[in-house]
Formats: sequence, C-alpha cells, structure tokens
Amino acid sequence: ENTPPVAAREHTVESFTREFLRELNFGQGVDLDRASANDKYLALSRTVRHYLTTRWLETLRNQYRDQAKTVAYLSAEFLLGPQLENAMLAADLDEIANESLRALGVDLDELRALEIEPGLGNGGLGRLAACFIDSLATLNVPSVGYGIRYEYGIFRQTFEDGAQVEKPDTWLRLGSPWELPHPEHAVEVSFGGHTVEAEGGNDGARTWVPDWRVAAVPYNYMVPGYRNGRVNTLRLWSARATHEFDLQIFNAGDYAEAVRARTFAENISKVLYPEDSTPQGKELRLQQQYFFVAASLRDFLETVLPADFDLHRLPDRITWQLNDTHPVIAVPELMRILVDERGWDWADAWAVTQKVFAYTCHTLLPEALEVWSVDLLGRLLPRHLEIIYRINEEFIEEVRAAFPGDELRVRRMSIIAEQPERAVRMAHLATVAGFKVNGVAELHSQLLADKVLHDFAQMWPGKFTNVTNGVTPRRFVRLANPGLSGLITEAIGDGWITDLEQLRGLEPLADDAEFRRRFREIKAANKRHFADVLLARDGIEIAGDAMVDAMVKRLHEYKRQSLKLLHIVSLYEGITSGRIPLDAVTPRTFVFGAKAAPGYVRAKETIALINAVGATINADASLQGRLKVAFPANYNVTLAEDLVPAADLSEQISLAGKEASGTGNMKFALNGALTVGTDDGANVEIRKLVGDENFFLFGMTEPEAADLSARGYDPGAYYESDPQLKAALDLLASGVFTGGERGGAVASIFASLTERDRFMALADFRSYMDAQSRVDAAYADHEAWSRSAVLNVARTGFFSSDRSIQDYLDRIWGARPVTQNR
Ligand code: 26M
Repeated sequence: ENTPPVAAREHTVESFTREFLRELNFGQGVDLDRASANDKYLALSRTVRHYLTTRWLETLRNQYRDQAKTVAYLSAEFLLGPQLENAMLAADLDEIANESLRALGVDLDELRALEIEPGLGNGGLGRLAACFIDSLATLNVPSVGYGIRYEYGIFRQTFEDGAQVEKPDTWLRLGSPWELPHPEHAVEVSFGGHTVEAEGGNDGARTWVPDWRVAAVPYNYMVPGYRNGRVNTLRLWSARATHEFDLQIFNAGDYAEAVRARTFAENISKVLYPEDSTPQGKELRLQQQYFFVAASLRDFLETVLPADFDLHRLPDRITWQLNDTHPVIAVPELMRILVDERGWDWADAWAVTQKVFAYTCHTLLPEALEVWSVDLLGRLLPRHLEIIYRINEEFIEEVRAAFPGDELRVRRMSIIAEQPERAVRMAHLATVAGFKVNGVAELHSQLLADKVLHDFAQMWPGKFTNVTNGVTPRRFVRLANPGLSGLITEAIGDGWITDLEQLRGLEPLADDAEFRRRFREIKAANKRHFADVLLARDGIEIAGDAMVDAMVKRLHEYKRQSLKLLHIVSLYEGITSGRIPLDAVTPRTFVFGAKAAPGYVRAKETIALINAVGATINADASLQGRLKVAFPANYNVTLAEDLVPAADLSEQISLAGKEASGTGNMKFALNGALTVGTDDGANVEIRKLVGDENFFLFGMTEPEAADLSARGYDPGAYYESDPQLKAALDLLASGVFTGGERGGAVASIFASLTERDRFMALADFRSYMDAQSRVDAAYADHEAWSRSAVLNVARTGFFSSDRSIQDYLDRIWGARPVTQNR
C-alpha cells in the first residue's frame, strides 16, 4: 500500500528505442553496432518485459489488498512456447517495437527466431495449463500457476537414419530473460525419515522427523492478460541444496562427497520426465511432485495469506486445481500442515481439506492412472502415507455405510490397491478429497462417470462435472495466423480476440465469393510460409500448393499414427500397381509431428517406419511429386504456430473412447482446417458445432468399439477380407520401404496391427479410406471446400480457453473476476 507505484513506460517509439538501447548498453554491456543477435534478443525481451512490470506490481499489490478468492493451478507441466511475441501483443507493443527496430536497422524476425521456447511439458496436458493461465489473466481472475522449472524440458528429438534419438533440451543456455529468480524467498522441502508420537494431543497428530531437505527457489514469470492491465504470476520452483546439506557433509571432511550430495538435491528439478502415459513409478518423479506441491502450498499459506488469517476460512480464499494426479500429494500435505503443524483435530482438518481441492482427469487409459507403491511412498514421505491410510480407513467406512455388504465394491474403490503390489491409487485419493472432479470433454466426462470412476459417481453424483478444453485465441489465431486475423477483424472487428463466439459473425461470409477468395489466398500464403520454414529448419522440400494434411501429437498406439501410415501406403500401393491413375491423385503433403517416449519401443518403431515410407515416396519420381511425406523432427509449440495456419486437413483418428479431448483438433478447426476424425474426445463437440457436412467422420463409435473389444477383435479377419488393406499391409511387410529389410520395425508393426491390437486400427481402415475419398472429392471443389473451412472458423469459437475458464469459474471455483485499473 505504501510503496509508490513505478511510473509506467511510455508507449511511444522514442521511449521504446531509449529503453531498448539502455537494456543493450547496461543489461548486456554492448553497443548497438557490436551487439550480437542474441544480445539484441535479450535486450528486446527485457525491454518488453519492463513495459509489463508496472502492471505486474500493481496486480500483486491489489491481490494482497483485496484478499479475493484465488485459483492456484497446480501443474507439473507448463508448455509455454515462445514468450516474446505474446508479451509484445499483450502489452500492445507490436507496432511500436516494429517501428523502433526498423529505424535502428534491427531485424525483428531474426531476433524472434533466436528464442528457444521453454518446453516444460510433454504435450496436451502441459499446453492446456499454458492456455489456461493466459485465459485466467485475460479474464481478470486472481490466480497463480505453480509448477517446476525443469533445467531440461522435453527432449529435443533428432532422427538418425529415420530413428528417433533424444538430445537434451538446453533451453537456458543463451540466457532466460523471461524469468525472475528469488533465492531469498526459497522455502525448504523435507523428505524421508520417520514419524514419532506428537506432543500436542490433538486427534490424528504425529510428528514427522525427516532426514533430508532441499531448498525450493521460486522463479517468477509474468502472465499478461490481453491488454487488460492485469499481469498474473506463474511461479516455477527450482531445487537447490540447502546450507544444512553442505555443513553435515563438509564437516565430515569429504569435500567430493559434499559436492556430489549437492548434485543429488539439485537433481530434483533437473529434467522433465518424457512419458505422457504409463507412468513408471520412479522415485525422482515422486520427489518432483512433492517438491513443487509442498513449496506451493507453503507459498500460498505463508506469503499470499496474511499472517493472522484463520485457516477455517480457507475455502473462501482458495481453490487448488489439480492438473491430473501429479500434484495430488497436496492432499495429505495440507492435512499434515493442519493437524501436525497447526494442531487441528483430524475432523476439522478434513472438513476444510475437502473444500479446497478440485481434480481434473485427463485420461481414460487404465495404464495411465498413477499409482505409487506403498513401499516407495512410505520411504520418501512416511507421514503422508500414514495420513493416506487414515483417509482411506474413514472413506471405506463411508462406502460400507452406503453399500452394506458390498466388499467387492470396497476393494474396487479403496485408495490402496493390493495387487500386483500395495500401492496408492492417486486418482482415487484425488476423487475422495476433491470437491469436484472433471473430465476434459463431454464424452470423456461421461465415460469417467460411467466407467473409470463409476463407483465414485454412484456414491457422489454431484461431484462429477465436465469442462471441455479450449485453446487461447491470442496465441493460436491472433499471433500464429496474422493473415486470417486481419481478415476476421476487417469483417467483424477485433472483439473476437477476447470473445471468440463473435466468430459466428463470419457465418454469412462463407457464402461471399470474395471473402472466400481472400480466405484461400491467406491459406495459400500460410502454406508458402510453412514450406519456407520447413526448408530452413529441416531442409525438407514440399510443394507450396499441395493439400496440407497434418497429424501432429505425441506418438501413441491409441492415437493410431499407424492407421494414417496405412492410408499413405495404400495410396502408394494403388498408384504403383496401376489401380489408381496418377492424375486422379490429389496432391497432398502428409505432415507428421510426433515425439515418442524414449522407452516406448513400438512408438519408436512407428516413427522409423513413417520415415522409411516417407523416404521411399519422396524419392519416387514416378509420383511426380504428387505425394510427399514431411516429418520434421522435434515438433514443438514454435513449429505448431507455423503449421496450424497452413493446414487444410486435421487428422484426429484415435480409437473412439481413448482420446480424452485433444486440443490440436481445436487449433486446426479455428484456423480453417477441416477435420477427418473419429467420434472421440472433443471431436464429437467440434462436429456437432460445425455440422456433419463440414466434418469427415469415420470409424466405430465408443459403444461399438467397446462392444467389439468385448466380443473379441480379430484383426486377421479384416486383413483377409479387405483386398486393399491386405495389399497395403503386404507391401509394408515386403520390405520395399526398408531396403529389403523385412524384420525389425516392419515385422514388429505388421504383427502389432495384424495379431492383437488393443486399438483396433484395422477395424476402422475401410471406413477411414472411404472418408479420405470424400476428402479428395470435397477438396476438388475449391469453393465448397473454402466455404466449409470458413464455417469451421465461424462455428468453433466455443473452443476458446476463455470459455473453459468461465466454465471452471461457474461450475467449480466460485471465484470472481477482479477488474484492474486500466
Ligand atoms: C505421469 C507420471 C510420470 C511421468 C509422466 C506422467 C504424465 C505426464 C503427462 C502423464 C500424463 C501426461 O499427460 C497426459 C496428457 O497430455 N493428456 C492429454 O491431456 C489433454 C488436455 O486435457 C487432452 O486434450 C488429451 O486428450 C490427453 O491425452
């Protein structure tokens, strides 16, 4: 209250130039004519950051003054993507910076290209968190994101002879102008040890005697709302060895051991685990989870809340939103704080705990549900394990009271699994403790309540809800697609940037030939730009004008990249065998982007096979360049921003009932690509909104897939009865794509598709091929296609993450926007 506000920077070219040169001279210590491109990039980034700083400090002051209900988004991943452009847009500096740098003879595009994106996430879940904090700021919600500052983010993917090779992601190597470390605000996080009887005598209390500690150092990132005067905070924690850590061992005289021990502590935030399903139960991963959760809870309770705050009123001040089960250890941590540290009775603590956590589930695959062995959890967090046991005892009593005599149900619902080893089921813990549980698309939420968490939904039907995912229109339309953004704004004004439903206003223009022509021109320019990017980034040459058919997502059997591959191989087989005349083939560029988890052998084999097929097709002159396969390595947010605006066709072909939502599907539709997709995840909602005639649906429905799987799926029957499918698979198996090699990846993928395939790719092959024929036919009519594309843009405003956040506010958080002074 007493600190005088910092004077805001002036929004003029002269002022911007002055600040930029000051940063270059005093921040980097160089003159403009001697500055490297990196010097200029860092100076520019800091200059832009400083323009937002006044608002940031103001937001923090207001947050402390207002004591409004706050949302803390707890997530092990924030896949932020490049920061510079987004910050310039939010601060309304894009034009000023452009002009200023042009006058100085500095090439802004060259500087932008230097930014290394913080890839602190695996895929959909991490990118969703990044979209959500953008929308929270833009919607003026008092909120903070909490996560981990990994020193190495998602690995950099390279291909060697077509095979994925992982390289460390050294994103910090050239400096990190977007973060502000605060080592003086480090908090301690404890691990290991044992528990002893407590002094206080309150019900449930024990005392934890840990045996090692690390310091958690906060690094703050600004999260600017879109030109609304609010700048929120993302707080990422980095692990440092404590001094105590040093003293113990240095005193023992073993210098080398002491230094090694520091490394051990600092390992905790060293690297992001690259699995995005089938968690491995690794000790370091659990250390990461508790590390960031314990630091984040302490941070909120001790620095955001006033010192005299009565924690009984906690539910009026906070919702901790749990992004999947990764932060669920927060539940026993809060209980420990209230019961052991603050001396509350168990029942009081549990009553409050049950009102402050809400849980978002992001999967349907049983193998993706996290469990922690009791053995490991008890060693690392002995007190938390005791607390989980007591939560479970009381929960099980509740189940028995509600369903007397139903011991099978008790076993199914227990937080503790007994088989194959004793383990804590984190999704059960989250569901028991959370006051709300949500899925991420209508179908997904339904399947959660009907299948994955059915017993829980029977017990607490009111607890389950849906919030369909969304994506931020600032990054994925306004920034990624300036051409389309300009066209939209010219037609309906710029209100759509923060109120995406306004895109509806474009609907009548789908019937306007001149509008469609301009829309096609923009798409064509975006394709040429994407072709330039591929050439410069990867040395990949593609035609500037072919249909861009994109499948970009993590490599997973359930997502069925192999079904896409079969389509390509079948086309190639048809052409080379003379069944399909070459001039009947729509020129297409198949674009793949996909990282495989390093230990996921079949996913890596699929990558190798896509690359082998691609190399063969791309080298085959007889195709006259009509088909191309482009598989740029290391697909990331930066590349997505160039690909998505260029795409004509969006491939969303998971087995129905397996993809929780998908968010790439939304980005493509919003940029005017048509979807070829199954009735899965948010595809269902996209199709409902754009209309059947503007969407290429294929494949089994979820009930059909579940039924086939239950009856027994026999891939051989499809192989034998569909001659085209057989021909494609046989061509694959023949070794023509692999230099005659029929073993290795070829044999393995052939067997995985034709012997037993949980994701039943062959069952949907015929229907997929038919859908692709409909795509070709539709694409041939440019006017009709662009009409559909415009309607896709006009009708998918629902998928703004602003709408998702509004749904969270209405259905879950009960928090309210707090407007800043502008
Ligand atoms: C867990 C334990 C150990 C190591 C890694 C993990 C882990 C990390 C990420 C597990 C899952 C992770 O992400 C899952 C994910 O990205 N799910 C996707 O979430 C999106 C946003 O809701 C949905 O759109 C996708 O359908 C869903 O697959």
